Amino acid sequence: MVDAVDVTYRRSFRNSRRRGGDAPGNAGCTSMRKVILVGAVMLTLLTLVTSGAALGAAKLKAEYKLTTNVANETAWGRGAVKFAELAKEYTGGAVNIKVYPNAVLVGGDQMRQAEMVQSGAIDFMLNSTINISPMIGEFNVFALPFLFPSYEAVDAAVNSPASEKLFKVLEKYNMVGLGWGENGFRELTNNVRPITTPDDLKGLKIRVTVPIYVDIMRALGANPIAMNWGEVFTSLQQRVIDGQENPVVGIIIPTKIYEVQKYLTNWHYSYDALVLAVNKNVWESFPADIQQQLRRAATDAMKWQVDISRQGLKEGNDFLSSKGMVVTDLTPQQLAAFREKTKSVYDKWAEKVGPDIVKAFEDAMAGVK
Ligand code: X2X
Repeated sequence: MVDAVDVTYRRSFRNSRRRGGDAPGNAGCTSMRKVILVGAVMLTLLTLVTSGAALGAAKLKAEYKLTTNVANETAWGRGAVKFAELAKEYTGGAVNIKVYPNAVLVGGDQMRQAEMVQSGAIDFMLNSTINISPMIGEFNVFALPFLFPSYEAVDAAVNSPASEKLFKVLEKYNMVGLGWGENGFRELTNNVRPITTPDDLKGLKIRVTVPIYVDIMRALGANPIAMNWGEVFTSLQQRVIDGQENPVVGIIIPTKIYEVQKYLTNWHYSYDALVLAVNKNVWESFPADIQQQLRRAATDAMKWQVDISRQGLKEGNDFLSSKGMVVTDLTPQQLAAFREKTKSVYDKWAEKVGPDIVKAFEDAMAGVK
């Protein structure tokens, strides 16, 4: 409709220029033209007004794509599916979001998901901050070694202006943050021996994702190997790598990592948050009422998602023991040794993240154990 109006306008603009000004003594012709022009403008306005109601609806796509890095059976994947369901329900069926799991839209290259949402090739993502961090350095903050002592500390930071700072940065990359979900505290599994001291990690080939984790593993004496998530299970099975790190309830249980790993160490060394975000142009193409409903869907879905990723943590560890894994919980003294060894990595990456963001996180957690 807008295009047609535009064409009409351009055509009459072109014609009037081609015709040039009226010759002297041609006044009658001029007023006739004025009447026609005014009529055309009125018609244009009328068309715009009557089509106004349908304008927003006409802009909606038949399908919006949402990418995740994992299977829909994980707590993360279930959160994405929940958001799609609520988005449809709350917008009365107007917004149809399809979840594409396992990084299928990027051929398994998990770090490319954020770029694709930035460019608009993908509309939405429910993505780990880890997978965003190579593109946006500030997002490394969550991965700082031993930053978060507990879930209470995580909640204090995520529900504070500290996390809003990250959404502001996201906007510079043409994306709008809609909510925070949770992959969880990342715990260590391997096939060689129980890990209770940094020395136990010496020489073990541990799969990691991003440079900050490479630095952490090196500081602890391990041999880090960067690899996409899609290759991890087979690589563990074939013993190309000795271990990996991921959340217990979020990933290790639903993806059956226990079938190919013998030892688990709960060390909470790094917290993995999820970001629900949308391409900014796509976001701005939605009328205000749809935006409001999508925000509501995001809030409700992410609250639900965080709940399910925390459910059954204790039972989860019991389940892993029943599957033959040796589960080790570290004492505060044992943890201190790991923290000490990775202190220099914390300092190096806090600098890269930006001192104001790190301080905002530390302030938000001050006094929370
Ligand atoms: O690659 C991983 O380890 C995973 C699934 O946790 C992320 O996408 C960050």
